Amino acid sequence: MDRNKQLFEQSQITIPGGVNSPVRAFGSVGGTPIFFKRALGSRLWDENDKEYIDYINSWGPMILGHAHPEVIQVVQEVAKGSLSFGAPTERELTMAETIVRLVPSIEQVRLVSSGTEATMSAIRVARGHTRRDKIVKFEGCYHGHADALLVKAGSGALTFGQPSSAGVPHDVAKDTLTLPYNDTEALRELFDQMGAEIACVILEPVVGNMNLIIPEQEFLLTLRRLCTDHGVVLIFDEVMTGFRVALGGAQELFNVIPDMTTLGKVIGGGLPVGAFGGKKEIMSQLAPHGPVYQAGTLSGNPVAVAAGLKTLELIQEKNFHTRLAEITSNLVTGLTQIAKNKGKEFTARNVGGMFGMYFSSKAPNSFDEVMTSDRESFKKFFHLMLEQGIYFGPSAFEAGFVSAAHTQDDIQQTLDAAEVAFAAF
Ligand code: KE4
Repeated sequence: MDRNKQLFEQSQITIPGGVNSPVRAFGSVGGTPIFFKRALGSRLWDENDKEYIDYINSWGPMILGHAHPEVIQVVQEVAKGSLSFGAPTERELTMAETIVRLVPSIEQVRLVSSGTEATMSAIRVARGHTRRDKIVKFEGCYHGHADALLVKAGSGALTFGQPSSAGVPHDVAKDTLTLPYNDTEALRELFDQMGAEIACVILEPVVGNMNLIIPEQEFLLTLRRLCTDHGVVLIFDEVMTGFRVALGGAQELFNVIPDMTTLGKVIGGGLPVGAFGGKKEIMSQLAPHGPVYQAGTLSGNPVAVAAGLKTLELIQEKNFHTRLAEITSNLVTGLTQIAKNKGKEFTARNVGGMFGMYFSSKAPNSFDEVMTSDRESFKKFFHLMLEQGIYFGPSAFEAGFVSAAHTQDDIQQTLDAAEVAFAAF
């Protein structure tokens, strides 16, 4: 029997759904999740020793490619000095100073162990700072699984049709207001009605959790101005876009500056690191000096921070992001052309090293447009490519990711597989 099938059957006995994160279960594409045992560069190997080109890259962290020798080396070195102290280390200071230097809107930053912790904490600080309760998010955006944010959420919540999760008390969800992404008029109306009650607005400045959606400049500029005018904290959730779409993230790309930023994924280099930061005036609300409590046993973990620091060092190499954007653009341009030649309704686009593929005639700019894409075609395409050793995200509502280890040969192999896949359905 196929090892993946065997492991998946067995995993479902002791792990809910057989996975430790829902999107991994292949629920929306069907079939059996692939169990991987190792990876190197752009490649993955499953438990049957089948090789794949990886376009998930752990949902963003593996921007250098898997098992980068310098990252592995520093992890091995630091681990020899113990794995955790629960006390301050110089390395955390270096990480904080690096983040502050690379993301100038961040004057102070605190490390945590996941993107969820980062967004949950940022919202609490914003509520403490403004003494207001309401928060605003956008339908289809995903910011991790903190109660207040599992309202009309994206990613796995959208994939499995539960954008507003069970188990979130009404009294929590009632303070979360949701708006349509890229709808400037709806923004204006809400701020006119309730601007004085809103603590913060949190958004993905490039959305990767309802597939890839690019913000309209007017939407971002209006949001920035309304938050300033009403004393609302503007939080850019750059857990996915941070250090990926540009060295300084989406805020550098669009030149719109938030009051707070959340980070994750790339800053851990594959180990658990998240971060939230922003203006010192806001961050000074945090314990131990301020009244807003937030804490974490493994926050700033020395081994995870070492992996993140080495990753941040290497992505500062000259032209790193230019090259990443170029090779990702070669992928999306090639896929779009092949689909067109085969008469398929398909388009793809990228922002830096993250990309979206859409089985629709044009790239969507809103949640409603995303929902019109053809999920059955995605499902067929996904499996036809998987059979040929190309591993895309098992959901029509996820962005894909390219690493610096991907070569033009990898792209060509992917395009050759797409020729076969698009011809087959
Ligand atoms: P984590 O708690 O999963 O580290 O981060 C939550 C999060 C916050 N903000 C954004 C913009 C995110 O994309 C995420 C997590 N991304 C998903 C992928 N769509 C993680 C994959 C998963 O849930 O298994």
